Amino acid sequence: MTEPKPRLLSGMQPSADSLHLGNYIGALLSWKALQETHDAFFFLADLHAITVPQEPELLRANTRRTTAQYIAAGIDPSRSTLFVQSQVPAHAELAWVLNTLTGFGEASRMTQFKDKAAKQGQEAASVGLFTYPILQAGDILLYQAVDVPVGEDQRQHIELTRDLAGRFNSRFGDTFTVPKPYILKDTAKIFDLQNPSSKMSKSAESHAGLIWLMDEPKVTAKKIMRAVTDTDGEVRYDREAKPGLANLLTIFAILDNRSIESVVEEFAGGGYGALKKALAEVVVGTLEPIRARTLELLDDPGELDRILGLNAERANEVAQQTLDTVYDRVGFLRRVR
Ligand code: ATP
Ligand code: LTN
Repeated sequence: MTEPKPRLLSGMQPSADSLHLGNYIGALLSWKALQETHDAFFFLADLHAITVPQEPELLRANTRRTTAQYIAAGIDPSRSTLFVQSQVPAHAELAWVLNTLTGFGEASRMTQFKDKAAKQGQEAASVGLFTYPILQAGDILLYQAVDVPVGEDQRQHIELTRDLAGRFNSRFGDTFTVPKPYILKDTAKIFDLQNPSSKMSKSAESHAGLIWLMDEPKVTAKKIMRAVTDTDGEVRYDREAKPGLANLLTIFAILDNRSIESVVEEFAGGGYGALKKALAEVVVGTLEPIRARTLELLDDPGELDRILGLNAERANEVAQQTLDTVYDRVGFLRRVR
């Protein structure tokens, strides 16, 4: 008998019509590799997305568009379970139970909430935004996931998940697998091309330094040619002194599957222009097939919805089993059928 593969889960909010290069390099590329070694669950976190106001028709369209981009980037819905969070009711149901086990003070310490609430003004922030990390804990625990690949910014939410799992287990008996932090390397962090001290992020004030997966190739190339660097003109990797160039070298090395040193060696002495031109080709060469495949998939929304439906069924089987145990353990009276 072969060992079962370890369970893995991760997700993103479908809150824009395109993913960006940071999402691709920081999340999708590693997800794609991890689906080989894991029993992987990937989902579109639409319940999380509505913690800030969303236009209903746009949310629905962005959920399909983000799904198509996952698939186009290599997430295979016949190997991994790729589903929409709201299509599996157990997410909302488990979140309620976990809400009752989370201290108000404990939730108040979540830094992502504090940052997001500060942006909107404390009074305008919803209670849903406040309990966001508890819903996220439920996502993970429902599937008994061991590995949860996320960026450093999500570490605190994974720690909360571990605490809640431990608390539930000691109070009601062993129910949840306690997930391990699986923090993706900072080397996979991509910075804004116009403002290389900030990470590439869809909530940036200007989108001039963001590469969208769905941008036209010409637009992508132009954004790279205009990337902010420095004035000394020397091609070498120095994160501190030359953050703009270091970011370009990182993107080059990852997408062209080679070391940063080999890129530096090739372009040393050549100035930034040649490097940017070659990088534009590498980025367009990577993203153009993904964009084309995404558009093709979006041509048949019925088929996308069907794939999501089948995958939600499989997700539901696993999730419902965990939820049944939870309901039983906390003392809910079961409906007789
Ligand atoms: P927001 O601005 O709303 O926070 P975002 O554009 O920063 O959004 P998220 O939705 O927070 O993106 O992240 C989705 C996934 O992409 C996460 O796994 C995150 O770690 C990864 N990710 C986001 N931005 C980057 C980046 N610049 N470099 C590497 N990974 C990133
Ligand atoms: N908060 C995460 C998205 C997310 C998630 C999850 C990631 C929601 N639920 C469960 C991993 C596991 C984000 O903003 N990147």
